[in-house]
Amino acid sequence: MDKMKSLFLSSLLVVVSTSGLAQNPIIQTNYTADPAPMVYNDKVYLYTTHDEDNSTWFTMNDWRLYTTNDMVNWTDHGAVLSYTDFSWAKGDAWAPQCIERGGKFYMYVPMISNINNRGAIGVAVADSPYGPFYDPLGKPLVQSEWGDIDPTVFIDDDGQAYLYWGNPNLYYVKLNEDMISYSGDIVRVPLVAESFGKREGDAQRATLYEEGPWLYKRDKKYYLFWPGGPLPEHIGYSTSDTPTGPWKYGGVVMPAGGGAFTIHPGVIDFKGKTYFFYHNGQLPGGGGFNRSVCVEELKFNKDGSIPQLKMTEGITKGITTLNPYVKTEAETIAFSEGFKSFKNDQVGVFVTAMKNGSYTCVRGVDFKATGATKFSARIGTTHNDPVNLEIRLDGVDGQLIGTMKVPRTGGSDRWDLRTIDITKVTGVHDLYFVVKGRPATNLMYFDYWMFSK
Ligand code: FUB
Repeated sequence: MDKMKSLFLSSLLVVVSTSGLAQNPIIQTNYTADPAPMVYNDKVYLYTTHDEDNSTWFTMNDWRLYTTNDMVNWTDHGAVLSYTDFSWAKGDAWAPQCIERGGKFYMYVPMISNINNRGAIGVAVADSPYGPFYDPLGKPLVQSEWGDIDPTVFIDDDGQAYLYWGNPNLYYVKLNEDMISYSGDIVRVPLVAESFGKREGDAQRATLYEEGPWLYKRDKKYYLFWPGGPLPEHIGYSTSDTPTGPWKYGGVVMPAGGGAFTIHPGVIDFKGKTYFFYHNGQLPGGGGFNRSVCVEELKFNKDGSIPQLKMTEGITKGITTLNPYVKTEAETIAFSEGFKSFKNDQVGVFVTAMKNGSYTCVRGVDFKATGATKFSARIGTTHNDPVNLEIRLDGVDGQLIGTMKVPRTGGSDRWDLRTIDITKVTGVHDLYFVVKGRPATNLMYFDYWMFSK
């Protein structure tokens, strides 16, 4: 990130609150940025960067994972990789991308190298999309002369894999089948106006291309999405008949806006639709260094060009319903306010209600015609004063079907599994878990829940 961005940020720390029914930003329990979605076995795996709370710079130490199979309820798996997992890196865990090949998962990540104090791109490998990821090389995979950030990886139908990256230059290499080495030279893509649009008045950058490329293929056409300048960034795109260009500038996909001066594309096909991920600063407390990932459906014109997208409230209807009769993690959330997510050795990822009135919403829960009459949850609090977990339908103030008194377990390392009787509930509902107690911080810890008959 260059100095201009740092100067620019001070004028852009906009705080915009979210509306009650919005789905965007899709993660509310941490600040997330640089979305890298991956589809594997009928599920979306969304890898993100992580802006630390109250950041005043790109303070980013690890990469987080969220999954969904309905595009509205996202399960938090916590941090799956950190720059500390690379012996040669000393920070700046910036925009990643993960891809599957032959049953292994390869995560490409930019960091600052402690060998020469410059950006470099590393690769980590795992046997599962959830990790654990490890560094098979013990050194960077690629380092050019300058600006090695924001890798995007793509495997073409003929099996050839490509890695693109860079700011202010755009580079690519052809990866070998092992995905942890490459053949041939690092190629610098010509940044010319026909390929990336013309930028006026910037001697350093002749085109709109800024950083954060994302390579995607549809109907034999290759698309390169990229954040474009000047700041604040918008997202533009270019197309080609080959994965290595020449590229033809297509226009703006998403204009600048949303209270962050960066933006970052991630595009996937999932269950017959195409989805476009990006980030903005729209969560309460959000801004240029406290960003949040959002998603929109992406449509194409008949000729393959892309109609411009707006930042909207997002995807409000799930592709499938959620089964409440199996254990569901409390960190499976469509939307929430006042909750933060954490991870410990006792229960893995869990969520904490930070204040009175905190709630999580789970969309499209199908209680079926037979219905549920009991509710169980693994929860706890440290407070002496009463804390209650209200179970409501279809709104924060919707029908109250049960109230669970939260047991005083004494800490997030000690939990209780409780069951209560509830008013019978049938059919499909949005489920709200609302926490009520005297104003205090860390009101309640919540690990998982389920309903029964
Ligand atoms: O998140 C840190 C940096 O900001 C990314 O690497 C860029 O793409 C921009 O989003």
